[in-house]
Amino acid sequence: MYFGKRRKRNDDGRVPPNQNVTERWPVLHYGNVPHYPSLDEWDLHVYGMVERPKRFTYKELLQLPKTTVVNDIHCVTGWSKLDNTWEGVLVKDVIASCGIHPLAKHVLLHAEEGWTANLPIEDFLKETSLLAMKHNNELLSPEHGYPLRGVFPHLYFWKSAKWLRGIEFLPLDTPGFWERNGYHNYGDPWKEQRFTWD
Ligand SMILES: Nc1nc2c(c(=O)[nH]1)N[C@H]1C(S)=C(S)[C@@H](COP(=O)(O)O)O[C@H]1N2
Ligand SMILES: [Mo]
Repeated sequence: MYFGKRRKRNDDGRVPPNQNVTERWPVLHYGNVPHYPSLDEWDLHVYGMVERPKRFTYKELLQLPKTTVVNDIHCVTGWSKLDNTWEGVLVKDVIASCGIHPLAKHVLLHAEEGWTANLPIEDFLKETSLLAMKHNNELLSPEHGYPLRGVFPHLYFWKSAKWLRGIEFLPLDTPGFWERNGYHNYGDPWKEQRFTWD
């Protein structure tokens, strides 16, 4: 007989250690929320160790194949949110024409105000990695990263840069904002890689 607390529908094995499931969607970031009166000046720059660096306008990004994925997100501060539906463009479709140099091993994501996050190139190119424009069928709100954010659900959510503007391919690892300020360099929620010393 099982006397334990009844688990929430569907979350068996889906919630990493020491995370609590929330229905809400907390807003967390460092710095200011950018507001865009128009996206005419907006671009996404793919550069570094690529044969063909590229600047996508928002319109060009919208012309790429759209993909919808459903996943769970895990914030290092202890909340997890299950069954998020994201719509956007797969990383592989964004970088398809850029020709990544064989010596590119790491990626540094650049967001507004100079905020950055790093991840190994395999993690960036993973089939589940998405650049999202919509969450649960609505455009991202300004607080959650409008017009474009990364979504790398297998890592703690701080890697999922909001207000993404640049993707830089690098030969060497370069810690991003939180990675320089006490967070783990990689951030696997299943191994609880929260802080530098974990
Ligand atoms: N540009 C930018 N992206 C960011 C951050 C930030 O400070 N700036 N914070 C990260 C952190 S620590 C978390 S937990 C998530 C929070 O995303 P949310 O506010 O949509 O829940 O965004 C991540 N992406
Ligand atoms: Mo976070």
